[in-house]
Amino acid sequence: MLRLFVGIPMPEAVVERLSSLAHGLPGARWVPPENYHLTLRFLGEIDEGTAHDVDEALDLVTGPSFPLTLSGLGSFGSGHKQHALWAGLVDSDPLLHLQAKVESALVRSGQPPEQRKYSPHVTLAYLTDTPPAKLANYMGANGLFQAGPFTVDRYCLYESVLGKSGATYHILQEYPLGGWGV
Ligand code: 2AM
Repeated sequence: MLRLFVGIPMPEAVVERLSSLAHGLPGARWVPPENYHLTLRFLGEIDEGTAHDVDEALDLVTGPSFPLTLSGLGSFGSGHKQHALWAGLVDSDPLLHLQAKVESALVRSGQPPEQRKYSPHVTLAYLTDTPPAKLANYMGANGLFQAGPFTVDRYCLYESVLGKSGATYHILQEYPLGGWGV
């Protein structure tokens, strides 16, 4: 079985900017810079035959390249239990358009439809028992973060290999953008 997701890698200059945020927050397990990405669709554990179908479906998704800008920070969780820190994005219709095309291609290939609303973000850290006041301080110091714009000219099929010290991601396939598809 393969644990797969579809995502957009960050260019080196953006990786550098994001990694400059990775300090000063108690309880944060920082994502290694080589793992930064924007998820389009999490697939979970699938067998090799299904992965082949997924790859064929994604091969048919075409579209233009587009600019993307990271902006602001946020966290997932409620109240005192915040569990992830992330960088947000300037609203992007081309990104939502690409995500919708990926989603419908995957459903056509036999994947169950995603039930959750798409919430684009780049995860920076997973949080455990981070004191709310420390998170508030961190947001105060870093919350106006901006990076880009950069050009999204491909998206990728990733394998996530879970290990004792966290996940390692491998790009299995790249799908170029920038053709004339819509
Ligand atoms: P996250 O960054 O918010 O943790 C690989 O795990 C990628 O798929 C991560 O970006 C992760 O989001 C995303 N993802 C979405 N749904 C997931 C799920 N149910 N389990 C694990 N990762 C998920």
